Amino acid sequence: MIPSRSHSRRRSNESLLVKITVIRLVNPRVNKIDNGVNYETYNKEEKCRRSYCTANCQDQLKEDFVKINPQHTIPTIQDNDFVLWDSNAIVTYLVDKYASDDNLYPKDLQLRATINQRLIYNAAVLFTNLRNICRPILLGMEKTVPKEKIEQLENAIEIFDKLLEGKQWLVGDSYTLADICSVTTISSLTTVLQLEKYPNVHAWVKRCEEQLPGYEKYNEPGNKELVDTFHQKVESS
Ligand SMILES: N[C@@H](CCC(=O)N[C@@H](CS)C(=O)NCC(=O)O)C(=O)O
Repeated sequence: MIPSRSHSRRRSNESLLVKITVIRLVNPRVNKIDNGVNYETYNKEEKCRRSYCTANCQDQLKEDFVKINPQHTIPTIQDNDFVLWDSNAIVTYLVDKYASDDNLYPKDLQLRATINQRLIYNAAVLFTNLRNICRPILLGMEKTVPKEKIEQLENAIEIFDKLLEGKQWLVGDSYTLADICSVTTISSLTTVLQLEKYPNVHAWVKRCEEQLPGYEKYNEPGNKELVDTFHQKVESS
C-alpha cells in the first residue's frame, strides 16, 4: 500500500513547478521553423541555470549543443558545469536540488520508487509510441499512420487507464512529477486518439488542466501546435 500525501504544503512549490513545466514543454516547438537557436534563460534565481531550447529541427545538431549532449535531445539543462538531459531525469534533479519541499517528488522510498516507475513508463512506452507515430509524419517521411502503431499506442494507454482506476493522481493523493511529465505526453496523443474512450485518463487530463499550475500557459500552446501541424500533414485513411 502506497502511503498518501497531504496537499498542505503544495503552494510553496508552484514557482518551481512552472519552471519544470516550461523546460518540459519546449519539446513540441522543435518542429517550428525559426532561424537560430533560442536560448531560454532561467536566471530569476541567484543560481545560474540554463535550458537549451531550439526552435528548428537542425539547431540541436549544432556543434556546441552536441558537445554538451551527444544525444542532441531537447530539453537539456545546464546548471553551472552540470549538464543533464531527458526531461524525466531533469525534473527529479530540479526538485531534489531546488524545491522547498518534497511534495512533487517525495523522499518516501515507495512513493518515490512508484513515481520513478511512472516516469520510466512515460519515457519508454508512452513517449516512444508517440514519437514513432509523429516523427515520420512531421518530417514528411510518411503520410499515414500504420494500424500496428495505433494498436501499440492503444495498448499503452489502456494500461495507463488502469493505473488511474479509482485514483485522482498517478501516485499518492496529490499531483507529483509523474502527473506533470505524463500529461505532457498524454495530451499530445490527441494527434491520433480520442481520449474520451479512456474514462480514467480523460478525467485525469481534465484534472491536470484545471489544477496543475502553468498547464494552460505552458502546455496548451506547444501541444496545439503539435496537434495542428500533425493534422495538416497526415492523410486520413
Ligand atoms: N525522453 C526524452 C525525449 C527527448 C526527445 O526525443 N526530444 C525530441 C523533441 S520532442 C528531440 O529533441 N528531438 C530532436 C533530436 O532527437 O535530434 C525526454 O523526455 O527528454
